[in-house]
Amino acid sequence: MKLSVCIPMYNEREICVDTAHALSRAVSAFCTRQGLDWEILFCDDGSTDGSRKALQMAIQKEGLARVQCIGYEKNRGKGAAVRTAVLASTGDIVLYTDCDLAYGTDVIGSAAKKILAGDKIVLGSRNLRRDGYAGYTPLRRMASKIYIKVIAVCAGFRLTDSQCGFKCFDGACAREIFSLCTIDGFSFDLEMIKIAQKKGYPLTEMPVRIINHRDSKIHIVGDALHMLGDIHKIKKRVRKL
Ligand SMILES: Nc1nc2c(ncn2[C@@H]2O[C@H](COP(=O)(O)OP(=O)(O)OP(=O)(O)O)[C@@H](O)[C@H]2O)c(=O)[nH]1
Ligand SMILES: [Mg+2]
Repeated sequence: MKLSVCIPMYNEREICVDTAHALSRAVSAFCTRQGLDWEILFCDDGSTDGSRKALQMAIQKEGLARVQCIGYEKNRGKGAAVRTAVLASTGDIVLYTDCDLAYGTDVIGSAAKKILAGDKIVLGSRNLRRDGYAGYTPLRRMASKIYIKVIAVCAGFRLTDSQCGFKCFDGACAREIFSLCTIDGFSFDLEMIKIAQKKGYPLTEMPVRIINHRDSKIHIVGDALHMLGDIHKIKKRVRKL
């Protein structure tokens, strides 16, 4: 049995090498205890700050033997990066999380154990515990919660945090779903969830906590409008699958 950890990466030179080390330590410790093989796949989403070079250099020189960096030249969006990494993964358990490890590394073992116990898809949720939004200002926390509610109503599902950056899957199920996904931008999670539901895979939510949240690159109003447009397209397309 093997665990694949997928990391979408866009202009993360400052942190990507530290992340590779921290993840290798955490994943190796968990997998050794559980008797699992493992790999870590970074997908460079056309970074222009030398992230890819810095990471590849560290992989060669700093003993990060189970870390790989794949990717492409032109920036396409987080959805494209996650999809590329998931489709390149070979694990029986596949998960993705953000390059800043905003959800910490303990969630990796907790979610992987759920898949080992038979769950197919485990979705992190910041709305299942009181301190899920540590590190957010009250205003951003409120904006995030409203945003997530509106999306859930429009998309037609009862999930408490479709937008969470931490998600874990049965490997074959992840590759089946992502091979049907097309959205390159930030609405890719919605498309993934709609396809999973269409295919009849059960979704399990797991409480997570954002711990080292950095300044947001999200434009609340612009991105929300864009997302609503995407929901319409996703529903139309998934109905035909
Ligand atoms: N912003 C951004 N991130 C990308 C892109 N492609 C891949 N990523 C990665 O996606 C992950 C999430 O990016 P963040 O910028 O933290 O976005 P977020 O967590 O959804 O939102 P905030 O942290 O609230 O700003 C990180 O690992 C990024 O490196 C892209 O085109 N834009
Ligand atoms: Mg983030």
